[in-house]
Amino acid sequence: MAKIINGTNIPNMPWEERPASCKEVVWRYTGNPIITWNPGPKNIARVFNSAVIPYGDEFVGVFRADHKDITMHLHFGKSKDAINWELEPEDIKWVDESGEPFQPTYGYDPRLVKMDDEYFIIWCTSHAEQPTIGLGKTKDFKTFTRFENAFLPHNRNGVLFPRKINGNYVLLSRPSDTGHTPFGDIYVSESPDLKYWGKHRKVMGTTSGWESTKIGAGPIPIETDEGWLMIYHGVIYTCNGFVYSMGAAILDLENPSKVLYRGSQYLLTPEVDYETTGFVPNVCFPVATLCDAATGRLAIYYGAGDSHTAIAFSTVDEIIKFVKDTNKLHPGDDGIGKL
Ligand code: BMA
Repeated sequence: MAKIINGTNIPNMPWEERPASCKEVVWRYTGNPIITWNPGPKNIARVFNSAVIPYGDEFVGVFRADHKDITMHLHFGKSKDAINWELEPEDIKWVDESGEPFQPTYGYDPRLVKMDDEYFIIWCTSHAEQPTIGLGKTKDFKTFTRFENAFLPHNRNGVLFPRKINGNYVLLSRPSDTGHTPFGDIYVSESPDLKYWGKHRKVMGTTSGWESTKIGAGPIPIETDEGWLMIYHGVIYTCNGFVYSMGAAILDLENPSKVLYRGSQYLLTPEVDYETTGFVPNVCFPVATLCDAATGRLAIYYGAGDSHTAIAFSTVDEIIKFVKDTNKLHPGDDGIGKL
């Protein structure tokens, strides 16, 4: 079994064994979707692409909630079982580091990671009305402190590693454009203080098939003795629009711009109705995992069809084996020539 490093035991996380009829590496929760259209509070139309984390004996989350005027907001939510969620009716209210209100115009696709006794939130925010990477933190999910944006526009899919690497914070991102970006590779950047970012390196780019149009990092990478397990989304442009699938790669522990193994096949692709239909059909968009360090069990939280929140299960070992078995590295994945 791969050793999970710096992991947490979460014996009460959602879990179902793989159904006897399923031969896939990743299997869907039978109670999916766990959040569907118009879940309430009443201004919220759709909740998807959202991040969850253990908190005490229970769970909390930062949720992407698109309101009924079709604007994108971040709402705090809590749950006893990480399946049934209670969302706050109001958006998260941000303050700057001096305590003054610092509210973004919009927020979507949040990621959530704990470092020491603080929780960091990374999301797609507005910079002069253009999308880029927002960063903030909280200790108690009551006061939320927002930093200056990490990057210039246009950028999305910011994902912070769960620890400093060689003394610096490390952030994955996906430079993009103003709209429904028809391109996109994964990059990594470093910062000593979460304020000044540099040492930008390319991690990996698009290839063919399910990840031929664009790729973007998903949940917070999981540290294992085999490397960082990075689950990500890959997009193909078809005659009926974009199709978002889920895949995985393993990055070098000390130099995450270096890809050690890259699964050439998707792990999950839109197949069932809550993924193939919705506000945006054909989207499986992973943004968070709960991982039980003791067993390696994984619950992957993903947005489905930009309308639903769903869970898929697997184990760290099975995904690592799949990535190695289907491994195909591409020019540039090896960490050479990334500047
Ligand atoms: C991407 C992001 C995601 C969304 C996806 C499909 O560009 O905006 O939030 O799930 O498109 O619409």
